[in-house]
Amino acid sequence: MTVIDDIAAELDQLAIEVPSWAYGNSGTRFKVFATPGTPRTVEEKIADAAMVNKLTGLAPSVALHIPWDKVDDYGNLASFAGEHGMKLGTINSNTFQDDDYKFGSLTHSDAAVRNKAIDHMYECIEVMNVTGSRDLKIWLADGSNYPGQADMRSRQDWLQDSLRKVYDRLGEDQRLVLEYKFFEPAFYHTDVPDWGTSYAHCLQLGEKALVCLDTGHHAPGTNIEFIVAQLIRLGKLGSFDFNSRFYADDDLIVGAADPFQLFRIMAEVVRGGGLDPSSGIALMLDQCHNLEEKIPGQIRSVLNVQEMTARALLIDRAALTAAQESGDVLGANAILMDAFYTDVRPGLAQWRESKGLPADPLAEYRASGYQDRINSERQGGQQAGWGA
Ligand code: LRH
Ligand code: MN
Ligand code: MN
Repeated sequence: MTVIDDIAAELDQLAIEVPSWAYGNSGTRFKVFATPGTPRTVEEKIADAAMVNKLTGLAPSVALHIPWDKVDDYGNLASFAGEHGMKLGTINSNTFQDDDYKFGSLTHSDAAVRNKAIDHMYECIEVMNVTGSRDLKIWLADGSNYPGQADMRSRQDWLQDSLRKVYDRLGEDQRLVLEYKFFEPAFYHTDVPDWGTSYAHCLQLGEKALVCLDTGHHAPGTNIEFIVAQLIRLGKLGSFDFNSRFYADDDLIVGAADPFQLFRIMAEVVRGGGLDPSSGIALMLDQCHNLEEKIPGQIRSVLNVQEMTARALLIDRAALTAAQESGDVLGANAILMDAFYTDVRPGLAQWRESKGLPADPLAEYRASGYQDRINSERQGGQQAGWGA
């Protein structure tokens, strides 16, 4: 018996989507360090993602970013993924790397630029039609740097107008997830800075529009788990972009900077029924590995999510409710902390073994020889996308 036995059924539901760009080289505006074995093609990114899934049993789908992952035939790509036991997941749009978008994309004052951005979203929906992906992710770099530079109010109207056109193109089972971010690259105002703005637009659009919460996109000190609780309560949490941050949009390994925050977030996901696939909440990573090797970095990431999910599942809900309702402040806090401090790692190792997975996925990866093979096979790997 381990602490995991009682929560194994819920744990089995956990599925995390990994981002194709996590396998490419990335860095900061100061330097992108190349890592040996970096994929040269989308297929190689998918093969690496498949390795993460094979060793952890946790990551059965991979998100694409268009145009970083542009190919001629997405049907072929989906088959390739299928042969590797993977599905193609969320399609991430990109309206932030074209000169035309200097002053905005879906929010631009010029209808011609807005239409170009809308056409890009249509192109992404075409990709989804072929890959069978459910979600179109929209994150906008739109905003301004100086007070007076742009008419913030009109831009909200243009944004809703543009989003409506995109929304109307979605198929029956497709969804749009609108990601917010409080700053960067715009520094004075951002057109979708917070969950409230995303929520307002999604509400106006309809039920196929939902909020995407990137855990790195908030001001320091923000109570992110409150936002999670609220959006689940409103039925409007579509997806997560998991990562962790110390200062800005650091895109570090999820749970690395603040595992307690990840625990608190997962506690609200569990509380809201968000682990159940029927909740429609996609748990995705949006990370980059600037210094560390990418595949072990991704393995570490999905294991971190699993560990904090297991701890969240261990919260004694009945006791917690009783403590909360009787005004037992310290008792309630202690119940939460007991779950957080429970070491679930030995139990999870046994859980993995019971499923024919390696008890220690990172050690198994080292022993597999995969990294040595790709280091010698792949020369001149791709940059993840930034500055490309
Ligand atoms: C923006 C963002 C968004 C992009 C990704 C690469 O900061 O979080 O999700 O698509 O990074
Ligand atoms: Mn993101
Ligand atoms: Mn980000």
